[in-house]
Amino acid sequence: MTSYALLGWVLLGLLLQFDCILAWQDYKDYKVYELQPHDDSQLQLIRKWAQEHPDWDLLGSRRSHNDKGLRVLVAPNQAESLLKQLRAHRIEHQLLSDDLSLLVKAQREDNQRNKARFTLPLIDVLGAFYTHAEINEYLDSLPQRYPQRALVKHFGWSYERRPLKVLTITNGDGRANKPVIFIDAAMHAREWIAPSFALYIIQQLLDNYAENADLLKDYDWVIMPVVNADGYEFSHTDSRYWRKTRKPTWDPENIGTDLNRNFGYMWGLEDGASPDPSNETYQGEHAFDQPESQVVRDILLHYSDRLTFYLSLHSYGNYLLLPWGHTSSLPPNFDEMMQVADAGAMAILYATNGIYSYGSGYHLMYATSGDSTDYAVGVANVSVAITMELPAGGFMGFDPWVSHIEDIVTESWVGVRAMALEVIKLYQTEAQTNVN
Ligand code: 0X9
Ligand code: ZN
Repeated sequence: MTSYALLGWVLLGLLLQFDCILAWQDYKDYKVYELQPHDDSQLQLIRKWAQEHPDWDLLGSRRSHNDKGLRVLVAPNQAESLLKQLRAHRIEHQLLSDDLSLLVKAQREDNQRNKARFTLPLIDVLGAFYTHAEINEYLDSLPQRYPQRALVKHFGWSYERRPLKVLTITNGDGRANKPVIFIDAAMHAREWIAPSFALYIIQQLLDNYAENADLLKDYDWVIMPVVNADGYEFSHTDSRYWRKTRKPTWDPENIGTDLNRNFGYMWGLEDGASPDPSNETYQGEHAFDQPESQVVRDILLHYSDRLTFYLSLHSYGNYLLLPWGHTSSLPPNFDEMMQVADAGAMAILYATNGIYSYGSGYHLMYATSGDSTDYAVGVANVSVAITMELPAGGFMGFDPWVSHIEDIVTESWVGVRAMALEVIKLYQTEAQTNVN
């Protein structure tokens, strides 16, 4: 890891201790700067600022876009003091955006323009980002088009009463109780490329079946494109960089819980989640006090006996993160998980030259307590659980343009296909071996 990447993680660690500042709903005149520290003392200094200035949002820079700079987002009334410090300490910097709201607006318009070309329930996965309601409409249309192969189950409701739907894809051969691959996305609202990729996977397995029949011969795929339905919808309508759910907390000032800190395995440890509702990694009042994490729990437990591979899609940073998140020690079948991650990372490297890092989330990124993959392995007995952090885009990493979707999802599919094939090979049962 480069020292810049390392700094990114340290900054995140520090910032997670502070009040959430990403809850702004309007980014009018918010500035984005790219900082280019030249030596260690400058790095140390920025690290100190991250501690002293929770309102200088270095969160967006925790994973560099290009391994060089670090991005900072500041409110208009904070820009002068940041600049003063940068100049005083001769830290090279560049203004990337003078008014982030313009980007948010431009992206929204771009998206609307692109979307207008299709009429629901048809969607153009590569041509636009879709809302939760639109995705549900699309999912609901699939069993009609693929009566033997697609099944939509309604697994529960979000806090704001949005239906949480899950799609099962089979090859239609009628064989029951095949092992399962479960994929979820958008546990974090602003990570829009994740649900787009989930939709792309659905299309590969259904519309492009001829090329992917090997993935469905002995496995069923269960896909939940939007876990955090309320937060995701809110990020479309109100606050583009919203992360958490929309359920109020005990603190009237702060709404939302980080779903990926709300799972009931090693929940609420000091290192890895926050008990403070103003924090972006707020863990909730108790484990599973969010209806959306309950639904993922229920799916994991429902398929527990036959769930071989659980993949949770997030962005950003090009990582394949394995359990554990809550401790530096490794789970019993870590080596097998590494073998799967290695297959994915290598396939991507050969296909596009894209570089993914892979290893335990705790070591590679930061500690997490109560994340979904730890629960999957620790409680639901899942053999391989991986958090896939898709590539960065846009100014803040979470906001690729529509025109970037195709490159990101086609590359990512190469990786997921390779990981699925590796899982299928690794956990081949006697029955399958005999048939082969
Ligand atoms: O913090 C998270 O929940 C995930 N990263 S994100 O930027 N998408 O929010 C990472 C969770 C993976 N687990 C560990 N890092 N331990
Ligand atoms: Zn995430």
